[in-house]
Amino acid sequence: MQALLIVDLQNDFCPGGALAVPNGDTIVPTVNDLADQFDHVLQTQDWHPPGHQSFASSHPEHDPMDVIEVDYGEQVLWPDHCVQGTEGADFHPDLNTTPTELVIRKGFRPEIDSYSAFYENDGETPTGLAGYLRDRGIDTLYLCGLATDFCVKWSALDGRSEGFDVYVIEDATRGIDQDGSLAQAWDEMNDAGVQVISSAAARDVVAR
Ligand code: VGL
Ligand code: ZN
Repeated sequence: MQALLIVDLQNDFCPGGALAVPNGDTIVPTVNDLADQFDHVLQTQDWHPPGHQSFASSHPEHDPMDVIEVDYGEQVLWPDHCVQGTEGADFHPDLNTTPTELVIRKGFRPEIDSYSAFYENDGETPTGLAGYLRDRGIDTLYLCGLATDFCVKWSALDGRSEGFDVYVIEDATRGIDQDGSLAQAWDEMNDAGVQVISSAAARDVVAR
């Protein structure tokens, strides 16, 4: 059984938001169309408390996009974004969330960032998604949303290591592309056995 996972399609990742992904909002119609096709639709929501460790503002000696060492390895320092309860953390207003059966919030622990829908960035704190999918008999994930080179990539890689079949719907995702991170993300996903598919092809595969 297959599910659509819509990653972080939130105001702060869209143009005008705090951590805008170029053209991030342009995928919304495609994602809405896909959500109508799938029997199971899941979403993630980046959901940080104020003063989160991943915010450059929490490290006065650093600027946004600096990379620092933390307990679990490298951490990119982001502008404040997706703060719990703010408009920036809301889903894009045109996103149809009606078909969504589960929203996984992530990044709410003050000291740990969380890109992946499965594990926080320490690599060991689970979100519960793998268990949910297994309990519901879902073995195949179609990923879309933002950003290709961070949360979509980490979700895809962890999905593979958890034993799921993973497709990334190429025209329903957009990247930040920080220092070549987008091309590198596609390489890493390819090496891990993540498959790339168009929204048109995904639609055909799941057509009821
Ligand atoms: C994301 C950076 C920080 C993402 C979330 O959704 O890709 N990127 N927090
Ligand atoms: Zn974040």
